[in-house]
Amino acid sequence: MRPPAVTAMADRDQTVSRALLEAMREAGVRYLFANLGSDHTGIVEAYAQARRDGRTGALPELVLGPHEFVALSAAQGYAQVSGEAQAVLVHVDCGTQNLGGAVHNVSRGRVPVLILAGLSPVTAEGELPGGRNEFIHWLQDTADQAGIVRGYVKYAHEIRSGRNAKQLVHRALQMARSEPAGPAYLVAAREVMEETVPAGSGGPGGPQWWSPVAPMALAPQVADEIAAALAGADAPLVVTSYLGRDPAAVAALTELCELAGAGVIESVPMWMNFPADHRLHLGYQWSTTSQNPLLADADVVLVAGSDVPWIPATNRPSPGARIYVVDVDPIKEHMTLWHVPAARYARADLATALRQVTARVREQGGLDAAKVAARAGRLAAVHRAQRERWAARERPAGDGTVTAEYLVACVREAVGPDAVVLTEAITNYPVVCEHLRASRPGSLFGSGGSSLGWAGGAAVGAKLAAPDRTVVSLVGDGSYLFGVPASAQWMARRYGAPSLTVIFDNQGWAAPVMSALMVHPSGATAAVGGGTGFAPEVDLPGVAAAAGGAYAATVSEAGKLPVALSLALAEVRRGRPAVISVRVPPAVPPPAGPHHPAPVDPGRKGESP
Ligand SMILES: Cc1ncc(C[n+]2csc(CCOP(=O)(O)OP(=O)(O)O)c2C)c(N)n1
Ligand SMILES: [Mg+2]
Repeated sequence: MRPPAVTAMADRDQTVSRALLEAMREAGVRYLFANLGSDHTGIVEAYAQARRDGRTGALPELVLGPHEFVALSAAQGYAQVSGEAQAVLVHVDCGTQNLGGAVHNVSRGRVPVLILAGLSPVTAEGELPGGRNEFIHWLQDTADQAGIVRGYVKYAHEIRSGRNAKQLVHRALQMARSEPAGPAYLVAAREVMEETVPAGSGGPGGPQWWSPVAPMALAPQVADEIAAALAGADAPLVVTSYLGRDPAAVAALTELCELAGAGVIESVPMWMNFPADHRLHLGYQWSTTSQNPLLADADVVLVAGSDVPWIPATNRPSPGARIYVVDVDPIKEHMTLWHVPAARYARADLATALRQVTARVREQGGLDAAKVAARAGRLAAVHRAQRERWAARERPAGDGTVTAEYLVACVREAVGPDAVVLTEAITNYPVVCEHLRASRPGSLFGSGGSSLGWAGGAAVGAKLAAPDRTVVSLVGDGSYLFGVPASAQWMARRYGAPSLTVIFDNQGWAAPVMSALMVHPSGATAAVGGGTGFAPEVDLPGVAAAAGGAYAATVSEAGKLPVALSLALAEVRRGRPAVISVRVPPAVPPPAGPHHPAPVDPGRKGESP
């Protein structure tokens, strides 16, 4: 038995590793998505002590991520669905490098995440506990580890003393959560992580002292100006991409548009921003190659939360349109080239700003009710015609194979309106939006960026954040492979986070070929193809079956699709991940010729019933 004095010391003192973990938990971090290494001796020990002492509730739950890209994507998915920042732990420079494009997604998507990485020990002669004792400690000594991610994070700092380690966790999370939200990156040498400090070191640690910056309102004269412009417009239009990051902003936008008779276009939507079934929803823009007449006709355009409201080389508002940009990030401070010819750029929280503008439209009394009703009627007719056109495409191909439109329609019917849908369907992004008809806030998510593979990990995070909802990922075959499916599916099984993954198997990467054809419409690519096909064929669902015990099926006949989806969903509801690969036509039809192998016999993939 230990003497009482030592026990009292042990209660008062703690390692910095334990303090860091407790600070995360105090700050509301429920999960630490972690890939461990020799820099985490203190962390491994702190978790073991907590398990031994029955104190695990004081620390974030440890979720092992066999690949760092997947771990960070899981933290991202959790935060996107719940609105709550989570944390990721990675191994020195190597683990930081492996975060890879997930840092880009978290940054461009403005998603709050705390990333903590060890640093190689800073002593080598036995001076301090935690000093160098393994060969890798020399190999992992880099001059500027934070430089790996500096271009993407909002805050990068080294914990130099254990005495204020907790304070720095709270500060990093406050930075990550304050709008525009994003990743924060902390590093600490192993000696610091092993340091023993008095409990309570680091000042006031409670989250009450570290709330994110409060939402910002529009200056009153700017709210007045936008309200007057919308009320006096003949054809007001709202363009948005990520307003739905805040579900409250969706309701605020709906109210304003109904009041002013304004239509809404979603451009590159990575969130559900405006109900797809609303009569003022006027469709979607992606890398649109021709002029959208609705955008050309608008005389007042409110860009409310968008990085790419249109592609100016091919599609833009008329030169006479009065444009307003309202955003938490109105001039895109992380982009080197960005311009929208706006009359006013305003930094504001979108829900707050839209409510202000709505109130001012009412108070100014400048609306002509008959005019508003007439234009809302015209827009509703546009909406209806658009939806009828889309609905007509929701059928199998003439030869009984599956079209992307039919696939999305079948998924929509199978999963219902309450599912959480993640989209990484790439050349089928527009098809997913047009046919999913997402009409509830928080029902559709994209990566927010462009680094492929996000959905694999994000689905795990999304399910942990919303255990009672069905999570469905709609992904390209290339994107599925980018998502390190063995890691992601293993995590889904281990942590009880099953979801349905539907792969748009168009047999390779269509997007780079489409890009080449956009620049070289009659070049060699058009004649002989882009060479981005995936032959020899990969058993995509088989990867998930092997790594995560997933239910796996491959479908190429439209008639078998509804049953296949319902079988897969039944498995997911029973707690087992499911992956269905569905053959869809290549987005770019391959030119006939000797450069293209004959199509693979679908019979080889083992059709599901
Ligand atoms: C990490 C990363 N590497 C490469 C790319 C470039 N890229 C964009 S789309 C694409 C192909 C995606 O293939 P798939 O998911 O099958 O979608 P498809 O183009 O076939 O619709 C690639 C390689 C990227 N965006 N991100
Ligand atoms: Mg593909």
